[in-house]
Amino acid sequence: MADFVIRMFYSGEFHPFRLPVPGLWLDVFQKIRSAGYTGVSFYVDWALHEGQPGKFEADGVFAWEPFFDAARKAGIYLLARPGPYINAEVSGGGYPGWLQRLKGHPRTADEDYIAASDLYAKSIGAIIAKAQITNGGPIILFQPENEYSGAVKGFPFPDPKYFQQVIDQFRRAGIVVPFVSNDASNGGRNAPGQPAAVDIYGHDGYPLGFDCAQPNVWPPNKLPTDWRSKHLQQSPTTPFSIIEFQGGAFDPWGGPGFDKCLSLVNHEFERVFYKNIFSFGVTIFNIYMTYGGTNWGNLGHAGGYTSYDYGAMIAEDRNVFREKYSEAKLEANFIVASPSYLTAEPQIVNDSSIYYVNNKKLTSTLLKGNKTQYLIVRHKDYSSSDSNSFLVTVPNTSAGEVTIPQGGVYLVLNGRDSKTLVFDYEMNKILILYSTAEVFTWKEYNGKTILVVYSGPNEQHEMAVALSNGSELPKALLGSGISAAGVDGYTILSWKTSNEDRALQLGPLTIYFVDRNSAYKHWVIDIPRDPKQLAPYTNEAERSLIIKGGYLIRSATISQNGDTLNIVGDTDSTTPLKIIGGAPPKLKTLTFNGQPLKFAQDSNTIVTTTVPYTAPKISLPDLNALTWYYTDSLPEIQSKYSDAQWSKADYPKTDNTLRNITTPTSLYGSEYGFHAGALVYRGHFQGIGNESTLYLQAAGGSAFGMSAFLDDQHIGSFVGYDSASIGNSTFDLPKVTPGLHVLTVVVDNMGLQENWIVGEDEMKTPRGILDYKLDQRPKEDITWKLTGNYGGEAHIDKARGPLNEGGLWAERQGYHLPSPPIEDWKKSKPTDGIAKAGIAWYVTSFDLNMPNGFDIPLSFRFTNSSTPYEAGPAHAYRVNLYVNGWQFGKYVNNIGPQTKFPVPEGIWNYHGKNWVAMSLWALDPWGARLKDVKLVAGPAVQTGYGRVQMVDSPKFSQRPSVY
Ligand code: IPT
Repeated sequence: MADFVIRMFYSGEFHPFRLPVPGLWLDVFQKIRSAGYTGVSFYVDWALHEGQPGKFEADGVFAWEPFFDAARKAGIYLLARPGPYINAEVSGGGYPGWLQRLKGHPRTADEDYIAASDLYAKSIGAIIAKAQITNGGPIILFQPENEYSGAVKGFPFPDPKYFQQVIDQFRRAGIVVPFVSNDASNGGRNAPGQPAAVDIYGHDGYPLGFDCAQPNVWPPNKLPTDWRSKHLQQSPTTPFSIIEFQGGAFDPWGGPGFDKCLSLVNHEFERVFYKNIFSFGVTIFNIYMTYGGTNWGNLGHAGGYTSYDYGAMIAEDRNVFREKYSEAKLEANFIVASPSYLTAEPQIVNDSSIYYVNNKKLTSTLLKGNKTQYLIVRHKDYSSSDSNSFLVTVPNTSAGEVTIPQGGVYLVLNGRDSKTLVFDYEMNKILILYSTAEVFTWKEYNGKTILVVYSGPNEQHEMAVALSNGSELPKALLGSGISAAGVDGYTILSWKTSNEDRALQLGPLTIYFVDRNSAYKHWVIDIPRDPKQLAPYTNEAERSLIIKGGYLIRSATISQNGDTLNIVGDTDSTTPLKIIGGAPPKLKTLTFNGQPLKFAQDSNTIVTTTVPYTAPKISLPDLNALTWYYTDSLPEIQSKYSDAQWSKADYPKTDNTLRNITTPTSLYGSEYGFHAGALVYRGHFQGIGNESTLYLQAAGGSAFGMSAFLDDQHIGSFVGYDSASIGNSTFDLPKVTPGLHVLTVVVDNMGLQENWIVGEDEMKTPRGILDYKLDQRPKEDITWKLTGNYGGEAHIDKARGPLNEGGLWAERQGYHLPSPPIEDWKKSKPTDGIAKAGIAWYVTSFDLNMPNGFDIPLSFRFTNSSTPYEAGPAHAYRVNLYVNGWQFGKYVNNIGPQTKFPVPEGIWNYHGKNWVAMSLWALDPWGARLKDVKLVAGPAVQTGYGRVQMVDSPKFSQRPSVY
C-alpha cells in the first residue's frame, strides 16, 4: 500500500440515491474533485433497501459498488454514513415504513429495534467494508448513527448501551476505518472518553438555519465563535471535525424556493462562514449539501417537495454555473495546497482585533504552525456590507514583528468578505514572508514554482518574497502595474487589483496576480499515474496542471512518451485556454475532449489555445402538440368496481405506539404495509336515509390532500396547505338512500416524518384516515378496506425500488411505466383536464434526439394557475409526473413552490423513445386542467464526459390479479 498522506478531508455531501443514474455519479464526483475537494460524504437510505422486512436489496440503481468505483476513479475519498437513522429530509429519516409497527422505540437499545436494524446494518456494513481503503477502496471514514443528540425529557439519553450496539453492529460487519460522530451542535456526546465513544468526535452546524424567505438578511449572532474552545474541552485528542456544515438549506412545501436558499447561502456566505470554520483549525470538513439532487419516487419526508436542490454549489441539474461553486473552489484549493494549515494552532484570545488588525470593526484569528501562520480576518459584524481598511501586525514571523502593508497604503476588507493572509508561507524551498492577497494554489515543476494569488475589487495588496539569493528584482511576464522593491533581502511587491491578469518572475518563482473573477476560471487538475483513474488522490498526483480555462475542466492525461496532453472538460462558449503550469515542455499534441487543438507554447512551457464551441441544434417536443392518451384513474367510485382484492382494514387494535386508534379498526396505511404515495379507502355501509354529514380526519403530512366520494359523487376535499399534516373536514352528503353505499377516500401520503428526537418516535406518525363519523351512525356501521401501492411491502418493481409507486389506480396497474396499453384510451391532454373532482391519468410518448457531446439538462415547467377560468380561489390540483416509469415530480398547484422539475439524462433516453405519464388529481368540484406544461432545456454545455448509460427502466406488463 502506498503511503497515504491526506492533505485534508475536505468533503462535499452527495447522496447517489437522489440521482438514480449511476452513469452520472462520476460526473458529480469530478465536479467536486475539480473544485479541489478531496472527499465526499454519503448517506445510505435504509428505506430504499429493505422495503420488505427481512429482504435486503441493493441492485440496479441501488447498488453501491458503482458509486465506490466512480469515487475511486475521480480520486475522491469517502465518508460512509449509513445510519441506520440518517434524518436527511428523507421519508422516515431513512426508516422503512414498517418500523411504524415496532413496539419499541427506534434509536434505542430496545430489542425489537436492534433486531429490526440488524439485517440492514449487517448487509450494508458488508458492502461498505469491502470498499474500505484497507481493501483498496475509497472509504476512509465511517459514521454510525446520525445526530444522536436529543431526546424527550426523562428518556435515558445519551444511552451508551444503544450507541455501542450501533457501533458493534457495524464493527461486526467488518468496518475497520475510524468511526466519526455527527453531534448536532457541539455537545461532546460520544466523544472519546465518553461511554460508547467514536474514534473522532465531530459535530455539525447550520448557522443561518433553513428559512430562506429573507435571503439578504444574515441575522445577528449566528456566526460561531467558540467552536475551537469547545473542541478543546470536548475532544482535545481528535482532529477538529465538522461532519456537516451548512452548504445551502432545505425548503418546505409552500416555502420561498431554492433560488432564495441559494442567495442566502451564497458565495459570500462561503467566504465569511467557511473561513471562520478554517479559523477553528478544522481538518475534517464536510459541506451539506454539495450536490442535493431530487426527492424522486416518494423518497422525501413530508416536510419537503421534489427538488432537493438545497441551493448547493452544484445545481440539481448538475450545472456548476453558480458563483458559490467557483468560490468554494478557491477556498478548497488553498487549504489543500497548504499542508501546514493542518497542524497550525488557532490562537484563542478574547478580542483578537487589538493584537493583529488595527480597525475595531474587524476581528481576526491567527493560526500558528511550526513556521507558517495564517491570519483570518473578518468584520466583527459579520453581516456588514461596509468596506473597512486596516493594517495588520503579526509578531514572531521569521523577520520578527511585521506591520503590513509597509508601502503606506491600507488593506481593504469589503462587505461580507473574509480573508486569509499568510505569513512565512512555505512552498518547498521558497518562502513568502507574507501575502495579503489570498493564495489559490502553487505547484513546483522541476525546480520552478508557480504561485497564483487573487484579490477582490478595489483592494490593495502586498507580498514579501524571500529568496535564498536575497532581494532580486522581478521580470514582468504578463501585464504591468505590480511595483517591486528590494528591502532587507526581501522582494516587496505591491499592487491594486486589476481585471487584467499579471505575472512576474522572480528567479525560480513565477507569481500570477489575478482578480477573483479570473481566479474563478482557474483549475488545478491532478494527473494520475494509474491510467485506470481519471484523477489521482491529491497525495498521489503524478503532477498537476494549473489551467486557466472556462466552465469546467474534469481531468487530464499525458501520453507515455510525454509529448501529448489530453484534457477533458466542458465549455459553454468558445473558451480561451491557458496552461500556466505543468504542460510537458515540448508539447507536440494537445487535445480537448479528444479533438486536437492548434496551440502555442512559449519558453516557459505556457500553452495557449482556444477551445471552439458550436451551439447545437436542439429540438424538443411541444408537449401540448403531442397526442396524449387519457384514462380515468378513479374507477373506484363506480358501482361496478370491485375491491375484492383489497386489504380488509380489520385490525381491531394498532401496533402504532405513538397514537392509539379512535376507530373500531386501524386505518393506518403502515399497518397494512403501505408506506408511500396515495392511500385509497373504501368504506361500505347500509344507508338508512337520515345521514347528512361525514366527518373525516385524515393525515398525510405537510401539503397533503384528500378527496372523498359517496358512491360516484364527490362530497368534498381537503385541499391542503403548506403546514397542515392533518385535515379535519365535515362534508355535507347528498341524499343517502336506504341500501348499500360506498365511501371512497383518497389520501395523499407526502412521506413519513423524520425521527430526530429520541423517544418522540415521530416517524410513527400515522398516515391515512385517523377518524371519521357518519352522523346518526355508530362508527362500527362502516366496514373499511384500503389499498396503497400494488403489492405493498412486497413491491414488484425491483428496478425503481420500494417507494416509487403509490396507490393511485393507474399506478397500481403500472400505467406509469413505458408502453402502457393505451390502445383503447381516449385522446385528451392534461391541458384539457377534467370538469369535476377526480383523478385523471395522461400518457404520451415521443422521441428525443439530443446532440451527442453535450450535457443539456431537461426540465418540465408547469405554469401556476388559479382556477381554470382565472378567477376564484387558488385552483387545487396535484400532479404526479413520471418519466419512463420514474416518479420525478409532485406538483401541487395550490401550494407550491416548485414549478420546474429537472429529470436527468439516463432516466430520459436522450436518443430514442420516452414515455411520460401524469396523474391529475382535481380536488375542486369544478375539476382541473393544467394551464401549461413545457419541456425546457437548460444551457447546452459541450462536454467530454461521454455517453450516459441509460438506466434500466422495465416497461409495462400486465400485473397478475391487479385491481
Ligand atoms: C442535519 C441532519 O444531520 C441532516 O441529515 C439533514 O437533515 C440536515 O440537518 C438538514 O438538511 S440536522 C441539524 C440541522 C440539526
